[in-house]
Order: sequence, then structure tokens, then C-alpha cells
Amino acid sequence: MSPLPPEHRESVFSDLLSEAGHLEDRLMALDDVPLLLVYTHLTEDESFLREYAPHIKGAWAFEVEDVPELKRRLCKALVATFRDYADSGRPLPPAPAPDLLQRMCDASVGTKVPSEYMPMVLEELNFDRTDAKTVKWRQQPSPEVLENFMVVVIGAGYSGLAMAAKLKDAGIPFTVIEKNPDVGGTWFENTYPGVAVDTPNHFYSYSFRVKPDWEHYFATGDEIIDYIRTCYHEMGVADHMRFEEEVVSAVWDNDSALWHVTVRRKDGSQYRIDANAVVSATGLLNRPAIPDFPGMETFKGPIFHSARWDHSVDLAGKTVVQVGTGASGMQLGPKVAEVAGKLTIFQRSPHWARYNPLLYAQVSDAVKWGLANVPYYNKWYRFQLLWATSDLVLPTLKKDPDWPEHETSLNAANKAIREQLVEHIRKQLNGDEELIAKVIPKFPPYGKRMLRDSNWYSALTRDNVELVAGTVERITESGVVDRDGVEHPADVIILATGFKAQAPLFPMEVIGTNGSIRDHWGEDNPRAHLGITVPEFPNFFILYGPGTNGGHGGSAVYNSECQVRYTMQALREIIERGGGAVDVRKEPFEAYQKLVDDEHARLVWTHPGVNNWYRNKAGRVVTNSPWPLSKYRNLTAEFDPSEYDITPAPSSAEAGETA
Ligand code: N01
Repeated sequence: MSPLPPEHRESVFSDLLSEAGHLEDRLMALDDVPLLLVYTHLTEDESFLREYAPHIKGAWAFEVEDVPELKRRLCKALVATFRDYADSGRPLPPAPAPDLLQRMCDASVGTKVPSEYMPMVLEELNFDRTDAKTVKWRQQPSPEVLENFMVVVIGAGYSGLAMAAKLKDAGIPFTVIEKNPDVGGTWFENTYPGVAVDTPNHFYSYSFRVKPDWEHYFATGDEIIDYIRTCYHEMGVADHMRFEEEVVSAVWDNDSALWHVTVRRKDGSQYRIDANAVVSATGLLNRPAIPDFPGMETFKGPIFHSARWDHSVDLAGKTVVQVGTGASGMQLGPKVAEVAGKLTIFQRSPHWARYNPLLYAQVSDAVKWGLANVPYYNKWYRFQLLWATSDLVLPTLKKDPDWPEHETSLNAANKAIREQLVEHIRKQLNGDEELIAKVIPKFPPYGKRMLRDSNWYSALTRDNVELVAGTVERITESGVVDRDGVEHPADVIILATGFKAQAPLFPMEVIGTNGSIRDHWGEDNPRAHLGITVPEFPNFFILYGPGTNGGHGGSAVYNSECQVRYTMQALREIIERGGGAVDVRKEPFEAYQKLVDDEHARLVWTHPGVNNWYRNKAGRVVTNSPWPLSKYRNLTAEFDPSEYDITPAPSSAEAGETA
């Protein structure tokens, strides 16, 4: 079991003080800002906040100036505060009052945090332990009503498991169908060398299962999958899982108000579950996009996609060609370069990548101790990350219509980011002008997903690495031909070519009251109300659905928790009415699409100089959310029944299973 968070331990202060003379030194090893916020929170004394403010240049720990004397005084004051709490037996305070909270947030990240952000901060950090993200019954339904209800969840990745946890807490019967033999979704499937998160894991994790002892700030794939498995076991949902089974289709039956969900077992046989509601948690990036290069079938060696890594292929000493330089390509390329004899990388177009000194840093035992033992430290650290990785960036992604350098940047702040990125590239590539010219994108920063420099640029300077600009012309028996007709020999070809992100739910057949979801969405135009519901698909909910990918940053886990809460509220609405169906009306649905499209028109992903996987053939951004996290949170915080047609349950409907 995970250890109890410090806020839940009655003897927390006396335990800390039993560290005797060491406590102050132990605190000195922690990050300044979370300590500062803990102190301000526990005492309401803002003097340290004021003293520190000029030294805090940004929201990352490395953006705080080194001020050892000030920190020593802060740590002494904290020890005295802990003693005071221990002696008086006072409980921990609830959330800071609104004005103080605002000042704490502003000072701690070195900039003004919009006041709209505060409800989200309070909810996420859950100081008063109200757990506002958990949906509670307004009228407890009878056991019979609950017993006769059934939800099918498709997928056991991050989102599907969050849904499972909340369904279990509410006592709603459910079954999770997972095509893989284990939980984890994308983190189960992506096992390429170097796979890791690029969002800090202390934030890219469930708000209701905070882990204080992460080994890294940016966890490796192994560490993430371990976390997901631990959560899964602690959630106690194993009895609800069906692994190695795949949903083939879901067909809505109006008469019974049930979804007929056809499931295929590993042996190919099929069975049907009749469910009141279906929650799709199939993810966005799980169907590899395999290019159809001429001659591909003639290649004699192994060829595989980054998300289907063939671990039986030993790359040591081999001549490898890698196609693609997106998030996967940038992580795996430097690792392959370490073992391959030669690595040739095909870069169709360059990506931007930001340097972060914490990317490969290990969390020290001292910091792990602080996260596990100092009350509220973990929470304030999470706030810093929440801000640093998400909404801080979004304003820099808005097009300034009067900006003269609009081809390469969007506004002054975006240009400043561009200059930082270029400077970093120049430093890394040691004045190799030819290479520098190849890797600097012409489009503004963030036009494609902003990547992290995972030793990418330094790998490009290795003697055994060659970067080929442009796409693949064709593949031969023994190599890959570039646009200039030059053949690059290959023993192995790795396709880091991304995913079919514009056809969510594929290849499932989903049929609502008026045809298939494919007819509604066409080949590449998925749309959903708040990214979750689609008119004429009653009681069908999508997690990580259209228009919910966080292009500017943030955490997909955060967004999916918002969607889970909304879905739980919709289910509450249905169940408390004794069953039936909710179907989003076309007017609010269309109004929301317009809001999203109008906002995207102002943002970087519709910049004419960018090609990215966010836009469909018609140029519409279909995958990304244009909203700050706080706005998406506000939009989804309350399920609004007036936006839905609600029909009562037919008298004879019965959920169940048929062979
Ligand atoms: O895929 P991508 P990815 N010929 O689509 C190129 C998440 N993720 O798997 O840029 C030649 O970004 C394509 O070229 P271009 C994250 O959300 C997260 O890397 O389109 N080249 C590009 O270089 C990410 O955004 C992590 O011109 C072709 C590359 O292949 C998303 O997954 C790690 C081509 C595809 O890049 C997808 O990332 C990994 C062709 N026909 C992934 N087709 C984390 O760190 C495509 N390309 C959390």
C-alpha cells in the first residue's frame, strides 16, 4: 500500500520534530518555493514571501536564484512553526483565504496567475479534503436500480482506470474491456528505448493517487507503468477487468435504451454485453500510422513502428534507418545511436525541442523524504508544476495580427522563446551551420508539439549519425532512398511515424440512433461536445476525445480526470432518474464546436506554415483543446442537463450478457 500522505497522519509534526537537530538541514535540501508556500500557508506570515519574490524568476525550481542565507532563515522559521503546531496540537489549516492564495500563487511562480485559476488550484490540491472531483449521489439510488445498471469501459490506460476507480467508489456496476494483456494503454504499448514522459510525473499522475517517491522528475516508461499497475492494484478493480478482449462494435438500441456491445475474445469467439452506458477510453495515439513507401515490401531486414518495438532485433553494430523525428523519434534516436554502427535519420520537417535540466535528473532521497513527510509540501510542488507545464505558455501561442514576423513567430513572447530555442540548438551543434540550418524549424515554436531535448542535438553530432532532410523516396531490398536519389543502406528500419490521431475510436463500429460515428465524423473530422459526447449517441462518453489533447502542455491525466467527473455526473443524472438516456442536443454541441474553432483560428496550430497531426485535411484542428486547463475544468465541472435530451427508461430494459 502507498504510505499515508503527511496531511493524514495525526502525529505528523511530532514525527518531523523527532528528526531532532537534523530537521533544519533536511529542509535545506528541499526546493525553496514549496517550502516557502508551506511556511506561508501554516503561518499566514507573508514576510518570507515578500523577501523571496524578487528571486523567483519562473515556476521551475531551477528558475529560483540561490539565496542560502534567506533559505536558512526560512528553514529555521519552519522548524519553529512545526514545533508550535506540535505543542499546541492545532490541526493543519484549511486552504488559504482567497486573497492570500492569490498572492502565494503569484509570488511563487514569478508572475500573475489569473484569478480564474484559483478554483482549479483549490480543487486539485484538495487542502480541505472535500475531494471535489468525486461525484457524490444527491439521492442515494436503491440497490436494485444500481444492480440493474451496467457500464462498459473500453480501455485500461490512464483514463479507463480513472473511470473504473470512480465507478467502483460510486457502486455502479461496470466491466472494463482491454485489448492488451495488462493495464497501461499507451505506456504498455510503447517500449522503445528511451521511452519516458515529457510532462513531469509529479503532475502527470492521478490527483487522487499522489506518489511521493518518484525516482525521476520525468519518469521512464518502466516507472510509469509500475505506477499505473500499483494504482490498479490499490483501486481494487481487478474483478471488473477483461484483458485480451476487444470491443468490435457498440450499437444503440432505442427500444431498450441499451448499447449492444460486441466483444471479441482472444480465440476469436464473440459475445455481447448489453450496457446502459459506454465509456470509450481508447486513447488518441494508439493506432500506428504506417507510411506506404514504394518498395517497402521488398526490404529484406526487420522494419517496425516505434509503438510496436521488436525487442528480438539486436541493434548493436547494425546500420539503422529511422524515419520520423517527433516525440518518439527524438527519444529513441539518441538511444539507438549509442548502440548502432550507423544511424541515418530521415527528418521530413524539423520539430522544436526545449531543454529542461530536470529531464534526466533523479529525485534525491532528501526530496523524496520532503514529498512524503512535510505536510502540504507535495501539494504546493504540484501547483508549481501545474502552472509551469501548462497555462503559463498558452498566451504566447496566440497570433498577434499586427506582428510583423508572423512567418516565424506569433508575438514578442513567442519570438523570445524562439530565440532561446535557437540559441540552445546553436550551442549544442558546435557551429555546424549546415546541420543548424537543417534542424531549425521555420514555423513558430509550439506549431507542432513542443518536444524536450532528450540529448537529441548532441546525438546528431555523433560520427555514426547522419540526418537526412526530407522524406523517403522509396525503399529497396537493402536501404532507403532519399529525395535526391541517394540510397542509405539499412539492416533495420524504424518507423517513428506517429499515429492515426484523427480517427478516434477506429476500428470500432459505433452506431447510434442515426447511423455510424464514421458517417458523422467522416474520415478525419471527429467532433464532440466538450470532447465527450456526440448528438445521436446517447449514453456514450469519450475520454481523451476530439479536441481535448493539450497542445500547449498540461497533463492528459488532468484533462481525463475532468472528463471522468463529467461522465460520472451524467451517469448520476441517468441513475437518479431510474435509468434512461441522455443525448446531447445539437444546438449546444454546434455552439461549442464554433467556440473551439474560433479559438483555434487565433492559435498557433492553424498557422499556415505548420504541418502537424492536430489538423485534418480540411485544415481544422481536431485533436487539440484550445483552452487553458482552468477553462476546460470550468467548462466540464458541472454536467448541465439542459444541454441534453433526456428520455426515461423503457419498462423492460435489462442490462446483461449473452454468449
Ligand atoms: O509521432 P509524430 P510521435 N514520411 O506524429 C514523420 C505523444 N508522445 O510518435 O513532422 C516521412 O509526432 C513526421 O514528419 P512531420 C505526443 O503527444 C509523447 O513521435 O510530420 N516522415 C514526424 O517527424 C506526440 O506528439 C511522448 O513532417 C514521416 C514523425 O514521423 C505524439 O505521441 C513520447 C511520414 C511523426 O511524429 C506522437 O508522437 C512519444 C512520412 N510518410 C509520443 N509520416 C512523451 O514523451 C510521418 N513522418 C510523453
